[in-house]
Amino acid sequence: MDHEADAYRTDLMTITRFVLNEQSKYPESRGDFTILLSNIVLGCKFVCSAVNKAGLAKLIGLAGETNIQGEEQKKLDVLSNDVFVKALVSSGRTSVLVSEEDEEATFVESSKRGKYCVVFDPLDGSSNIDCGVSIGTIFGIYTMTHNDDPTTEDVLKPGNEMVAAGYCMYGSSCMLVLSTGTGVNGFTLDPSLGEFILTHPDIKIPKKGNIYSVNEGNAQNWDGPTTKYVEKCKFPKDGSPAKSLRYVGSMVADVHRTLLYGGIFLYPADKKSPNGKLRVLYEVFPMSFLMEQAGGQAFTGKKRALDLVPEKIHERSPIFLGSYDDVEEIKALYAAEG
Ligand code: AFP
Repeated sequence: MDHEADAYRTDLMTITRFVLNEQSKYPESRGDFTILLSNIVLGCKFVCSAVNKAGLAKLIGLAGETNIQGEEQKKLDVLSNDVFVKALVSSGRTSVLVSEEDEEATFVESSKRGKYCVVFDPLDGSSNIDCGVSIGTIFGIYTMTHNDDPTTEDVLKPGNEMVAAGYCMYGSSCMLVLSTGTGVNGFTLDPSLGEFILTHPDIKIPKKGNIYSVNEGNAQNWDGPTTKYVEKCKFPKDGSPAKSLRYVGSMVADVHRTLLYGGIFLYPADKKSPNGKLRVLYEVFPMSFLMEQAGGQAFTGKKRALDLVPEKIHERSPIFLGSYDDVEEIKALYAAEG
């Protein structure tokens, strides 16, 4: 990147302008998606600002404790959820919301309903909050296909029916990565403008990578194909170099690195968690959607991840996602097992 030229860039492609440009390709479009997205962006900006202040707030006793008026302060993940739910409902463009924080789906009252359903994890990787490591928000968007009252069936659909997905990473910079089904684009928050600016157009994941990302502490409980695959990463027998291991423990950070540098992210099934840990609707599907849109693959150990049909809103699934060739290898190991 030419940083000097960048410093003087005057033609700023904000995320709103980008989505409006996309929208203009569809003459029938009435701007509903743009409005929905601007509310998601608002939620992300709020969480970004709250995350940036988290360490300081803790220092002066503002987070997760009792404040001066004796009121219990909300934890960051609960607060983030409240902000997203309120922003999405008030957008007037949603009918069903599923959040990692809420056991039940939220059905928007009829006067505020719109044509979209949003599944999201407002603050993923929350165990990393207190040590200031990158965390994120993940979201996926479906459209309503009828005008009757919404039900959970409106979101219990395969990931390949999502119309958009994305994540926002609260890291050394705040970055929003979005796909509306025509590739993947990354926007970085310029804090002085309060705007997400297109900085990573048309992201493509390298066809093969040299990093694997997994919680190896679970290795004793893995199945055969996962064990063989990780062994192969560390001790390749075909003369290729061993892969490096990187694991943050925040899906957004681990997937973001995988998307940009290539390689593979694994959260497999194991003896203790036969369905893995990650949630289908708001972790596995959005990330799989982005991976495929960037030229990678996402596999559950049995099938293409986006072809799963969830039966419950908080269902889990094993997941292997990343560079095309790396996922091909794990698919071959599962196929060989039969
Ligand atoms: P937390 O929100 O409890 O920190 O979990 C994060 C997460 O859902 C996902 O972001 C990580 O990829 C994964 O769990 C990490 O799980 P392990 O701690 O079992 O490795």
